[in-house]
Amino acid sequence: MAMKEQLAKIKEEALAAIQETSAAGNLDAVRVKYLGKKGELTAVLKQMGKLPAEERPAIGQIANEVRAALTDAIAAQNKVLADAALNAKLAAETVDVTIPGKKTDLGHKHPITIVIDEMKDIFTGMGFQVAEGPEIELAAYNFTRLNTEEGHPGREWTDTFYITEGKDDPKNDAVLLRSQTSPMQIRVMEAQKPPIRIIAPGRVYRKDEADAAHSPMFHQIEGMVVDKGVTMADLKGTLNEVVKSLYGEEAQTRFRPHHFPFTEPSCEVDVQCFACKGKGCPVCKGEGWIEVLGAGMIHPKVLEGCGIDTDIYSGWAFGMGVERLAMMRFGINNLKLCFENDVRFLEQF
Ligand code: 2NL
Repeated sequence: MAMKEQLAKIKEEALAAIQETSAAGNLDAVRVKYLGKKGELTAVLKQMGKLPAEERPAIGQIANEVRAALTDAIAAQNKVLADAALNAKLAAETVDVTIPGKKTDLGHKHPITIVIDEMKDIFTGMGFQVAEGPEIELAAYNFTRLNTEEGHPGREWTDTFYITEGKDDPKNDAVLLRSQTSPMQIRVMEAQKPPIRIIAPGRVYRKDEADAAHSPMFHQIEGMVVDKGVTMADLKGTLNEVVKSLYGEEAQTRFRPHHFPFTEPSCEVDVQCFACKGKGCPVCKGEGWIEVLGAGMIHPKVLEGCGIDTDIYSGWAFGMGVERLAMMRFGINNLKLCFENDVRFLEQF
């Protein structure tokens, strides 16, 4: 084949091959195939020496034109491929900043949690620490060490959720769901030396039929102080401050004698009805006062049982139901609402 035709054929083939490439790597392979040192165009040019001298300039010009045409075509195709790659990348990574954002609904604190958190704030502000512990307890911690011996109504299987009856000492080694958070306070007295100032909030369990005012699971906050020279006056002063923090500076309290096995003397604390200011109304059931907590000086037997010397130390303790407080505070008329977790209820807090 004459050289002129060879060049024309290379040009035609190469241009077609360039057009067909779809990736930068392929395009470079085509460039090497035609323009490389061992490429087809180079091979034809090497034959130039065999041509008669008068034909060389014309063929040389054609060869240069072919090289220029292929070089331009490669550059053009390179741009086409680079643009296509960029567009594909942009399409894949596209972010439409005009799309409206997704609204995330913020949750609400449960009313029980609100009350517990507020009590934690009040007490930690007075130097107390928060002690939390097991809901599954031994009868020894839940009852015996709180001076609540066998035969006490609270210990009966009809009132308490027993998990086991225990092997050797049926009621004392028994495992149960705690019926109060006091066992946590016993654990703290065992582990720490006075001065002790703690509150113990948490879930407790009793075999009560669920109704508007009862639930087999509810929450308690207990607390205590053990130190040298602690008296009933400290109990009254501290609990008065707590009631004022909860119900306002004007809140009036009343301390009534009572009985608990784990305190001596014991009392119940009432707050004057916030609705009628003591006159008597449906909120306080005509009493003028609303009971808010129970308290007392920790029984010496309870302190001694934890290895605390009652010649040196004394203490006071209190316990209160969280649900009652939350229901009064937020005007909740049915305890069941607290445990159904209906968002229409929870959204209100
Ligand atoms: C109430 C009354 C009370 C206590 C709980 C307590 C704890 C220890 C020692 C002595 Cl470790 N006492 N706790 C004391 C008095 C009353 O609870 O009405 N709770 C709902």
